[in-house]
Amino acid sequence: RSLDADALRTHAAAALTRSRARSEVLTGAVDDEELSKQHSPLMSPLVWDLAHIGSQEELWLVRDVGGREPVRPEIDELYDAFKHARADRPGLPLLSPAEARAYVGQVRRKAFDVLDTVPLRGRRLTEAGFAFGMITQHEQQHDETMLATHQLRTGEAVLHAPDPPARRTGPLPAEVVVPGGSFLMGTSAEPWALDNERPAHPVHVGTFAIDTFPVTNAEFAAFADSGGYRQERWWTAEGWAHVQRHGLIAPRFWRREGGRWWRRRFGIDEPVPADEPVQHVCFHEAQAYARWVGKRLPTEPEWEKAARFDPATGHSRRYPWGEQEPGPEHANLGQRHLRPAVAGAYPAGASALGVHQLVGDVWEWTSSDFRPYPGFAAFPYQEYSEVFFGPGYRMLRGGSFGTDAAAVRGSFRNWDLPVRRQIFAGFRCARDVAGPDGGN
Ligand code: AVJ
Ligand code: FE
Repeated sequence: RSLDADALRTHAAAALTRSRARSEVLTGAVDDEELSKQHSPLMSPLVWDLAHIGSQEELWLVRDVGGREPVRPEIDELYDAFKHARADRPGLPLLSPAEARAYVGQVRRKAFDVLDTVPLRGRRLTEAGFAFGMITQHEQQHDETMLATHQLRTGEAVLHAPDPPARRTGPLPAEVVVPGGSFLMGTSAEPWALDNERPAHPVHVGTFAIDTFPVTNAEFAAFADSGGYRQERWWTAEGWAHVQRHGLIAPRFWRREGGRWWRRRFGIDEPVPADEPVQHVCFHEAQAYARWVGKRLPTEPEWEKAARFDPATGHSRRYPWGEQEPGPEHANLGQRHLRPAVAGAYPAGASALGVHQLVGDVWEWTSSDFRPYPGFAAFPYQEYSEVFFGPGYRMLRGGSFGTDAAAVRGSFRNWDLPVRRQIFAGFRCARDVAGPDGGN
């Protein structure tokens, strides 16, 4: 057994332990009744997420990688996300909270046993510990979903965390111009990158300008206050129909009272903070705001080039700030805080081109739909990405304060329906500027 393999095992074990600690916080903060009920038809009961986390871990780590006997084969169907819509999950004969906790614990003990013994090379699923990385990312993704469920629940605050840094870098230009030319999008090198991030491939992007920071609450409030939600000209036909039908007047969780905007955030009412990135807006609201300021949303390749391209070397970085794993100085990730940080709070996390807060704080809507990269191959299962390809979904990039560092990187791709607002999503704007197209 090589030292490398030992380091990999330690790294995978630490990542799995961290994701489980977070799942325990999210499911330990409320009583059994709140765990089992549905807080919104958009979401599963928390206890479904918990057992589903165990079920995926059983399928991939215990049965497939480990070749072990099934732990609870009779519940596979209950926790198959494609068999039951979220709205229907509370009516299923789910494991009770106590049973779900016992189940995920039992599966985890077996998964650790597999991690101790299985070769981490020779088979693509286990090469460099991929399956373990995939499962810990899966748990973290559901943890972020559970955090969104917490934001939707009513009642007293049960989650607590310190506020993010309020210090900020001095005034900066509002936009950064990204010179036209080709850059390497996606990755073939990142060991735990998921199928839709692969392979690395050159993409030509024309010269454009992108906002230095995500759009703030104050900026977005100006759009709402000036009547933006009532003026058809800012909206696409689809967006306008949606706004009319649902009577949208502001981001989700905002409320107008005493001449100002308030919001409810994880059980606490507070005035909407002016300098924080706006969140809980859908793609249509982002698109309308961008048009109102005379801009547009960035495309997904534009977003990734702004985040990863280093003009000094011509290479694409793993993260905006370079190759290092995210630290607390780089980005607001991992539910360390329960809110996005003010614009300018992470100067050490800026990209080579000088764009700030691309990773962390809020997911950012782009104008692109979900397409495979040239050379895409579904791995290890079609239901992770491939079944979602097409015009129905919009891409989100960069992760939020509720995304763990293990589950985001410069190449990471997320997607959702253009009407969704319960996710921790905001946006920044871009626009065309004249410039050389950079050749190649
Ligand atoms: C990539 C976040 C869109 O939560 O629907 C979780 C991740 N896939 N279980 C989702 C996922 C299967 C997925 N997103
Ligand atoms: Fe899942």
